Amino acid sequence: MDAPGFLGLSARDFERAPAVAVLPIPLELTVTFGGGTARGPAAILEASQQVELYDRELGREPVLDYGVATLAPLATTADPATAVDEIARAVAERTAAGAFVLSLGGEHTLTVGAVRGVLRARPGGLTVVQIDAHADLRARYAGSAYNHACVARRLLEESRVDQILQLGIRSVATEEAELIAAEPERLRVWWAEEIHAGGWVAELEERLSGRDVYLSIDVDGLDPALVPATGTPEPGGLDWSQALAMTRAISRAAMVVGMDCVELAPSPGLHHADFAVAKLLYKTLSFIHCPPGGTA
Ligand SMILES: [Mn+2]
Repeated sequence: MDAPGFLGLSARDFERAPAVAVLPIPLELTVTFGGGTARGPAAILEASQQVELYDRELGREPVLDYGVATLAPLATTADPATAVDEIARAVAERTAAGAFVLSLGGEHTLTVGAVRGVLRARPGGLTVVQIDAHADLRARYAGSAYNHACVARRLLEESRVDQILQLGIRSVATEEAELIAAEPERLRVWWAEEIHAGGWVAELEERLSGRDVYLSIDVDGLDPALVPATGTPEPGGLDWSQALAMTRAISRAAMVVGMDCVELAPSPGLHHADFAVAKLLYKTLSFIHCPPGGTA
């Protein structure tokens, strides 16, 4: 592959097979406002070349413990339902082979396929944790059930998704607010202002304790001051330390079995956004695969 791998590394850099498979999915079919998310995966990979491998918090180069290899970008067809199936198949195949798949988007719709792929490859229930500005709980949007505004609604329809925990949400439609009120068991939303007020970690960890988790990071969950390069930016988002506290808590409390990062729409002059996303992903992979005090 000509494009650089995540962190500039490839399977050849590790003695044993890397635990993490980075899968670029340049999906852009149902974008509603600003476009450009198809270029997200390449921008994250490019920016990751500049991320220091040494992690001060962990006191070493954690990626050397678990290993990461970047796959060729996944080509998908133009029909969203078919594209979701193709993504499910690709993620299921890698997950069943023992890899931890980090899908890089691309639009949020890919999460429906990636979660279905993890469900296919693993037994039992799954908690989905979604860091996002938006609840994505609409039944349909712009004529499609596979619009990026409907991702969590499709996942709620999966019987083996035990619960969906949403963090940093600050924009919902009426039908979404009503659904959130009606489904307190399977749907827990921490609004952005609850995150800013603090004290959310204990309940989050309680909800996650002992669970298998799929983590979806929509970069618009972060504040636009940190990541302005996204299609539907919303003020009032997470700052850097809140985002790290979040993925640290999730990794500590639960067993994260799959992950994605979506909706980066790289823009000239905003390369700090690409870098912040790449660094957040490296930190999060290390939290998941190198728990503090433990070994990979
Ligand atoms: Mn969003």
